[in-house]
Amino acid sequence: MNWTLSVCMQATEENLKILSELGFKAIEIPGWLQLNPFNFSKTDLKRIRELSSSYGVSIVASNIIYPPGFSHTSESEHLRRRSIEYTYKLAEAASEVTCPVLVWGSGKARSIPFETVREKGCERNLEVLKTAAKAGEEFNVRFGIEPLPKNETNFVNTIEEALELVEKVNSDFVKITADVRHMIREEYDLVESLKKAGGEIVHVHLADNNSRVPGRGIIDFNRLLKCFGEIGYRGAMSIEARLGENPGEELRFALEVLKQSVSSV
Ligand code: LER
Ligand code: MN
Repeated sequence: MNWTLSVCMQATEENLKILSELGFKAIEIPGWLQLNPFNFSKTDLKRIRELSSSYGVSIVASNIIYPPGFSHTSESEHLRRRSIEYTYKLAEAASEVTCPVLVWGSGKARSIPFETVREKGCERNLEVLKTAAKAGEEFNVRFGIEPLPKNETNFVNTIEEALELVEKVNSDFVKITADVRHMIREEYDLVESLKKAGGEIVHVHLADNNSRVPGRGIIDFNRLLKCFGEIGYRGAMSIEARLGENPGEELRFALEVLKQSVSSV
């Protein structure tokens, strides 16, 4: 496989054991729970890094990076400052666990409040992303803007909007995360949009249309992986799905589906 396959879950002893038994070599951890620079010291972060590596699993990305209650666009200057400070420190925390990508999802945090003029809201998000670019460069961590569906955010729903923003930020450290589950809802043509995003994609989330693991819904993963091959994507792909009562079984199933898709390419 051309891609490092990983799974979005907390780096706990139990989860890492499941991953290593199935042969996964990578994990994507929830940033607000396991990297939060306002809560964790360097020693705490070292513990997470060492725990993961003791199972032969590396941290390839972090998602859900902002804690609940964060707002980059709020009318409160205090809240906006908090987002900026957190973003900067989060890049440092990511580098402590050698996590190369931070997924800039967190739809609520970036949503523009009803009472805020849209242009102002966009400017405020841009300010956070400029900080991300600066911190990303300093700590060698890339942020991937993740287009999210309209029920999760009113700021950046499509690849086209993410590309515009990437151009505005103009940094090698702020690029795109492509989440195929969201893209099938928001894009006219998933494959065409992936081709447009091309080399700007630094990270990928995989799930089926019903939020379950690949193969449990209707997405054509043969076609999808062929497309990632054609655009020359070489980064990590994380299964970000509901794993239900038996995560081991679901992941084993997904692994088979994805292996078959790769061999059909
Ligand atoms: C939420 O739907 C999602 O896809 C996460 O990656 C957000 O960070
Ligand atoms: Mn996602």
